[in-house]
Amino acid sequence: MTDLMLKYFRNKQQSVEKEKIYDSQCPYCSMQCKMQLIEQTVVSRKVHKTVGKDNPTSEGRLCIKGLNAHQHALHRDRIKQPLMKVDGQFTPITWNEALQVIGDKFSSIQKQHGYNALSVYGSASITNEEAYLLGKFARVGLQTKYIDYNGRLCMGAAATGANQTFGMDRGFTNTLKEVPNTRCIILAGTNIAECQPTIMPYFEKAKENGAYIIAIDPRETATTKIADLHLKNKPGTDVALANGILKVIIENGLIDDEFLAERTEGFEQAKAYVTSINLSEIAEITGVSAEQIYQTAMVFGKEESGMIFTARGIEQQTDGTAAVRSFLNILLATGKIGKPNSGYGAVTGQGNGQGAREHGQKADQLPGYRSIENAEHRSYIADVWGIKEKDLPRKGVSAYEMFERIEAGDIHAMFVMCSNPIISNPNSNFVRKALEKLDFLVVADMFISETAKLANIILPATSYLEDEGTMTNVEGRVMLREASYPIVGEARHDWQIICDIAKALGKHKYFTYQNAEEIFEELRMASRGGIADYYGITYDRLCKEKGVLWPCPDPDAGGTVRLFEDSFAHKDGKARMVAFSHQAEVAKPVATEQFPLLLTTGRVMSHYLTGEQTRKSPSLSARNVEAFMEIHPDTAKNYGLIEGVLTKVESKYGWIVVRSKWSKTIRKDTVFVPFHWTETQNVNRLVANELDPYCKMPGFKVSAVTVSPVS
Ligand SMILES: Nc1nc2c(c(=O)[nH]1)N[C@H]1C(S)=C(S)[C@@H](COP(=O)(O)OP(=O)(O)OC[C@H]3O[C@@H](n4cnc5c(=O)[nH]c(N)nc54)[C@H](O)[C@@H]3O)O[C@H]1N2
Ligand SMILES: Nc1nc2c(c(=O)[nH]1)N[C@H]1C(S)=C(S)[C@@H](COP(=O)(O)OP(=O)(O)OC[C@H]3O[C@@H](n4cnc5c(=O)[nH]c(N)nc54)[C@H](O)[C@@H]3O)O[C@H]1N2
Ligand code: SF4
Ligand SMILES: [Mo]
Repeated sequence: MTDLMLKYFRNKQQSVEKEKIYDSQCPYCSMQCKMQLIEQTVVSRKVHKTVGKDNPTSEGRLCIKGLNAHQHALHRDRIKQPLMKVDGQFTPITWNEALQVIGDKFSSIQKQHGYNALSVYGSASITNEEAYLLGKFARVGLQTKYIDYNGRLCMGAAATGANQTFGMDRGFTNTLKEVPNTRCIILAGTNIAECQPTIMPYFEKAKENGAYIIAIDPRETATTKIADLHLKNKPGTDVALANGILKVIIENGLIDDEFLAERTEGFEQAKAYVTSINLSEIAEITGVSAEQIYQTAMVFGKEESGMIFTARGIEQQTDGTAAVRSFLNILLATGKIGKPNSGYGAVTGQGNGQGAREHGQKADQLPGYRSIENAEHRSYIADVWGIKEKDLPRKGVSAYEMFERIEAGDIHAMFVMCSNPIISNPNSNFVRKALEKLDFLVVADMFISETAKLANIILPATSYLEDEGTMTNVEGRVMLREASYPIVGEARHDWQIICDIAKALGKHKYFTYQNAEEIFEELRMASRGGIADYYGITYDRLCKEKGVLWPCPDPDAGGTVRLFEDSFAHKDGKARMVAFSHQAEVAKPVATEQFPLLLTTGRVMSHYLTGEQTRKSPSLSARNVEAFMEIHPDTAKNYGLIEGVLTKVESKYGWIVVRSKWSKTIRKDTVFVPFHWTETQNVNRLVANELDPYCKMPGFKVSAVTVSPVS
């Protein structure tokens, strides 16, 4: 540092009049990096910066999103009071007024149309306490079967795939600590370098230690750059690709016979199917050469340890469950699971993408990963909640299907908490129409999102800086997010909002919590004995131990570090293998004369999901001010597109206008558009309404489109 610089910093430090430090966790991805907001008063003005804080998963690192997260939380556009739409304009009202209107409306709609006329749409960006409470609120407060959440569009296929194969869904079977010691890594449809940036040192260390890394992605990304081998497959062909890899493994005798015999079921069916297919046909379907498939299989099969990671690239497909299970077949056939340095990782997306999929926000689920259709589970939870089992609703429908039920006239009102479904659901022109058709829409958000614009009432929620609670991170590590920043305006915590509405409906006695910890204490009981057992976890432990890995049934014992060491979670202890045909049960969009290109969608480093938060942050939005369409120059020329022009992208479902961005590294038959923007840049206007039959995941990663310059 030069003398001049030193002098500058010393002066700057001296002019700080006051400094306050607030602990929290990043509001964005599943790494849940621990952080501190430093608030300094300099010349009577508050200035802020965010710094990382050490913990077992993120080890003190932050990415650019985390470093700038406070910019949206402290943004002047935060809603500070409840808003009610009067003659098309939002008008500030008091909480009492808002709750009175909501109570009256919800009650009158249910009186007229029955309990199931109300619906709840939740989120995996809220805390475990809030996710748990929202599930209880739907079933006990509203007595409706209609609740689902944004994680359906996210972790649906990974969860169903793991549940079916292993009998249990904790995203990572091993901790990140083991990654540097593994010998071979398959990254299937995951862009960790841009989506979980602070995870990268684990993979970089693996590479330094000599691991062979294979990435599967139709595009070149910051992640595929670290790979030794990049399989640039055609979007939507991952089942075929995984089958091809398994075929080569089996035919070259690289399977673990003992493991297969003792720990699995179904291998013979899988073997019979994959050996019956032809490798050159697989190469043709996937656009990956037979040599590259062979190379992948031989390295993964021969190395003594290996891990497979999957994310939305293979999962957000109408055969997403089949794709996950096909990759799990490879792990099981080679016996690379349940032992050190070998295992599976479904790279969870949202901050609480793991915990929020365990405690009852799903249409068919009760807390502790219990099933709402299981008699024993129903009576256990009914007891915890102090209601009669017969009063507990049955299962409802998935996120997108709720909009279909609105259209069909079954659902008349919706309560949306912490989600922006118009931008994030497929076929978004339809979703907008459905929301417009509702008699009554209530949205709890920090901002007036695209979805909130359609609400009758918007309730202001607190941010990650203000709202304490637990989040379960990418490793399955339950962590206490401390949050003590002064509440902005009259915003309330999501759990308080749930309790307040319950009270307005006369259900106060079931929702009498004073703080998040009291809710967690009930969640512990509700999850006890379930698959996702949190009974042994307390706030006190979370503080002392910097997080606990579930399942943790015993308050006096540690959590579970590595899963499936002795047995899988199915009753007989065995994992289930099954091979799927690449001909999906729900047909995928294919290139036609009218729509000759394949569109895939995803993310950029600087924005988060529907962009409602990151577009508010000047430092982040400056990096990408608008959506774009990545296209190969040769393809672009065929369609008369020059670099950087506004382009109309059209599918059977709608059109958008985004700027073309040439890239020589994307497949020539594929274009890519990120989904962080709204209105005519909302790529979900193009995505079809078809869903995976097992997990109801939409096909976000393949649409058939055409492109043309905007004249
Ligand atoms: N910067 C940033 N980080 C985020 C998020 C964000 O919005 N922005 N969101 C968070 C959330 S909620 C999630 S779910 C995760 C998502 O994390 P990822 O799943 O890693 O992100 P995506 O960009 O959706 O998709 C990953 C990759 O799949 C590729 N892909 C597309 N189609 C296919 C296909 O058919 N087959 C294969 N094999 N690959 C394909 C895409 O080119 C992309 O590079 O990220 C989390 N982190
Ligand atoms: N085409 C395409 N579509 C996709 C995907 C894709 O890859 N491609 N990915 C899918 C995936 S993986 C996901 S996870 C979904 C996400 O979809 P959404 O859930 O719709 O996305 P978010 O932007 O997280 O919306 C969160 C909303 O809640 C608000 N909010 C943030 N924090 C809080 C809080 O603490 N409390 C309350 N009450 N509100 C809060 C934000 O301001 C924002 O309006 O999108 C899916 N849609
Ligand atoms: S976005 Fe994810 S990786 Fe980046 S700081 Fe936040 S939690 Fe960490
Ligand atoms: Mo997600």
